Amino acid sequence: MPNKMPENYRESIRVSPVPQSIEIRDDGFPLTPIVWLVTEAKTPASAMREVEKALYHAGVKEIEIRSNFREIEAAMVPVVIYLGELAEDEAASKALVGLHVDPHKNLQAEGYVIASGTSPAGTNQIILAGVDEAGTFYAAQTFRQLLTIENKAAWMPSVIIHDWPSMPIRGAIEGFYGPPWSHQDRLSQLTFYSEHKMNAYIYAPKDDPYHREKWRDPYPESKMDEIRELVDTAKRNHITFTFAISPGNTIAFSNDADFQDLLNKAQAVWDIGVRSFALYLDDIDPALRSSQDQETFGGDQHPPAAAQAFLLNRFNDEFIKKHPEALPLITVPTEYHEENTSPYRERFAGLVQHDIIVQWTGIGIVAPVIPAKDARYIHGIFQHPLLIWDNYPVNDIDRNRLFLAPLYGREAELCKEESIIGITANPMNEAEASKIPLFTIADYMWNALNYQPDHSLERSVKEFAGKASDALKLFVESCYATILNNHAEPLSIRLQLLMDNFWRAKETESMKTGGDPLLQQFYAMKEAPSQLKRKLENQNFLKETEPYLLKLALYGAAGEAAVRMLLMEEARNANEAQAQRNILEGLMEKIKNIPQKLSISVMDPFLHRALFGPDFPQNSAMGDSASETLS
Ligand code: LTM
Repeated sequence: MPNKMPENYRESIRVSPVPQSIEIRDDGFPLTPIVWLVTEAKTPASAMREVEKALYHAGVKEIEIRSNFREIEAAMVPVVIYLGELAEDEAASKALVGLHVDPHKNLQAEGYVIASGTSPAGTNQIILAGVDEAGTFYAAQTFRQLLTIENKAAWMPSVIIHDWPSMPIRGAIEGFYGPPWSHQDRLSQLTFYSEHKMNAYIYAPKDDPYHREKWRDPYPESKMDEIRELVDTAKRNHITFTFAISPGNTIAFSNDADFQDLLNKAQAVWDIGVRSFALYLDDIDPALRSSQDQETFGGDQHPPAAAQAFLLNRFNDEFIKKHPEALPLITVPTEYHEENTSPYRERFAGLVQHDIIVQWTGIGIVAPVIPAKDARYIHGIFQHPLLIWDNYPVNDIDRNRLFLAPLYGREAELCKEESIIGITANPMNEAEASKIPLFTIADYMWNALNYQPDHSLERSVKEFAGKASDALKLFVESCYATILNNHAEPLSIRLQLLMDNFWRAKETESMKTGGDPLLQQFYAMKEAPSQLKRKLENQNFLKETEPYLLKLALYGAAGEAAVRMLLMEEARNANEAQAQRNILEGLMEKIKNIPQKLSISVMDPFLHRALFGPDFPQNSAMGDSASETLS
């Protein structure tokens, strides 16, 4: 018999990315210590692994693996789970009908259906059925998120979910300058991607010498071992690992020996399992340096475009097409962000073979908006499938900033553009912190039409921080401004209101009226970092963000000291006022020495006004306005 769902359980169910269609009913059932797991020949091991992990984590003691759904009704098992491709088991389709779910609903590639409830014969059933292997894997990922675990016992709600992605390629490109991610960072990213139904990771760290500067040199063995582990981990998690090389600064495009070096480099990673390749041509001087290239392409209407196209086509013909399992080659042209067409773009488009995927960043290196009309226009120029290289939340442009706001400005209709085959987001050097905005990007890429940035961020923060969510939210708000949200500073807006009230109260009544709410907000800022340190297990995140956390705490403490100083002055307590002034000055000195910037530009003017009065020139403040940096 189905049971009524306990009151607070609905609130704890958070499926991310947000499914295309989800109905959570008011009933459900507990998982029993023994459950049956019915699989079929095509059930991927990855999906089995995820379901088993979720079940054991939920307190199930024994999982009996069966291969025939039909025997279930007869056996009267209390809980039975079907995991496999929908088309492969007629009985599973029938079970869906029994749960009032249409088994023939048209689902797109990587889609899945989940239905759970009690069959007419009284068996509690969970059907996790994909349209393909990836879909079955994603059904397993969603199943994990549906379970509510309390006191080591798990509850499964009655649900009907139909789900599929908006975009075929959904991923990240480690494509930034500066310190590359560590191997452990990358492994952790891959797990995060699979949990958020992202299916692509492009390995292209600009400062990995073997990627760009020393592209000819083979990777040392220890590095190859790491790449092998990444490739295997990606495969197990339905993620395509793309290996990218950026040879454009030093290659002679028509030189056979250089080409052989490129083939050798690609073959070496092919041998350890890489099946997707990118040849990148961004951020290079396109002028032809070698005399051989000048001779070969000098007569072309656009020599650099002709040279690049020659290399790309040759690699496509002589490597990609000679390896039948290889996926389409990816490139990024030298002009990847400009607004208009150009002789380079026209020639590149005309010469480069049309099965080669072209990456594009939107208009602007960090595009404030990417509307569908821009994609249509740029596709009209390149006439290749376009994969967006989204330069958010990358912070190599300003290493003293973190971008933790949700993804803004990507039009929902992009997912309806046939020419757009997906997005790979370029994250921050800070791998763990990147997961906060990446969660929202995953949401957008999976279900663009239902994407709500603020709602997505709220769920991201909850997933990332659990009990420390309030503290993390405050921190996120202090690292929020970006060109994508027009440099919004939600924390500044809140503070400004409180500050205005405070100054007004100073003129008209006792300052205390306006001081208390301001003190509360400053206290929250002071405390948030230590709460995060106490409650978060993610040590890498704490390490990456340390100076930012310190600065937030110092701002909170400085704000408190400023308010207290003014209150003491009002109460004519000169000694205490002086003591607070000393504290404030000491804190401001410390703040000045931290180069990392927060998105709370209202703080410096406030602290200066407190110290020197309203006539103090505000532009001599400490200058921590995040919006100064990214215009
Ligand atoms: O965006 C592209 C195609 N190339 C580079 C990236 O490697 C870099 O991370 C971003 C942000 O600085 N800008 C680029 O031009």
